[in-house]
Amino acid sequence: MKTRRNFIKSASLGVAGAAFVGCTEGVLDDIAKPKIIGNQSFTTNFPIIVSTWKHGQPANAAGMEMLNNGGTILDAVETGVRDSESDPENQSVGLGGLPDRDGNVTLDACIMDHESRCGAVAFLQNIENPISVARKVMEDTPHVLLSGAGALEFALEKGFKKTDLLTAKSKKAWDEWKIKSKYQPIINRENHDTIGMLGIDSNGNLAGACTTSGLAYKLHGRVGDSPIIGAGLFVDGDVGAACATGVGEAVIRIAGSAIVVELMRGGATPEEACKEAVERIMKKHDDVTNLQVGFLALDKFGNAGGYSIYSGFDYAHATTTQNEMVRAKYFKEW
Ligand code: SD4
Repeated sequence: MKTRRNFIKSASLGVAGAAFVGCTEGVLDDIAKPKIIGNQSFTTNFPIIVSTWKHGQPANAAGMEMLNNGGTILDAVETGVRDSESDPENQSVGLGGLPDRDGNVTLDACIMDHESRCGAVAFLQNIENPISVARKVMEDTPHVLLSGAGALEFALEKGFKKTDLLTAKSKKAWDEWKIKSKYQPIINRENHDTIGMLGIDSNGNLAGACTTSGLAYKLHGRVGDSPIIGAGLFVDGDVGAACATGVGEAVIRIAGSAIVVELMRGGATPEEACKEAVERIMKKHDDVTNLQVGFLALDKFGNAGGYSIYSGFDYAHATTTQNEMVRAKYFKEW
């Protein structure tokens, strides 16, 4: 296994001159004052939890509380994203998620720890907390990914309860969509609200979780990047972790989160790695109209950063003393 010292050494052979770039405006200036070692920085201000979008703030708080109560970082990211899954007002994750074009709420989720243990569920219906089913897949089966009816059967066997996930609010939105749509799945700004969460504990152990109801009004059976290890989420205990939000098809095409982690292994800061991954996606699409993708990354040293194609992507960054929103940099104004 690579030690931190080895990592610093190989990182310093990679990108010349990259110091603490971390995340963008403000927040990290106020918290961890990093030590610069070679061309990487190391903050002792662990634990850190970061997560995508505004719902990340209460989710981070739930994760931090779990850590305070003695939970592991894996417990923390699971608990954190469950907060968003169980919020009926959140229309892109778990309960209250917008349905597919036929009115079914279908969920994707995955979880991964610093030892590369991972579990996932895809196209799961009627279970409020798919992230916890994903964890059971990881811990109680020899598999990584269960899908559809099999995933549901497994969840019920494990004691999860069936729930009707289509809330009145989401049904109304779907009814309205049916009137004005041409039965086409839509991609727009509002649909990009998946929660991806990355955390590092005071021992320097990493974990990540990602959960979503996917693109609104998608084709029945469609699975995005969020339950795919290496696409929606990737964790390497020696390097760092990354997660994605936005149009999953574009993320899958470049193995997005795995690429971000590999770029960090080569010495890129989290923000630089996310930027490079976003750039790759842009190069592979002639037309990026409405193609929003954002990456969020956290390295082994506690540096966080994000980048997106369009403006508007933000993430919540929490330590034991603060929990604030950070606006990621981007290539294009929405
Ligand atoms: C998907 N990546 O299913 C998810 C959607 C998403 O923010 O992230 N929305 O493609």
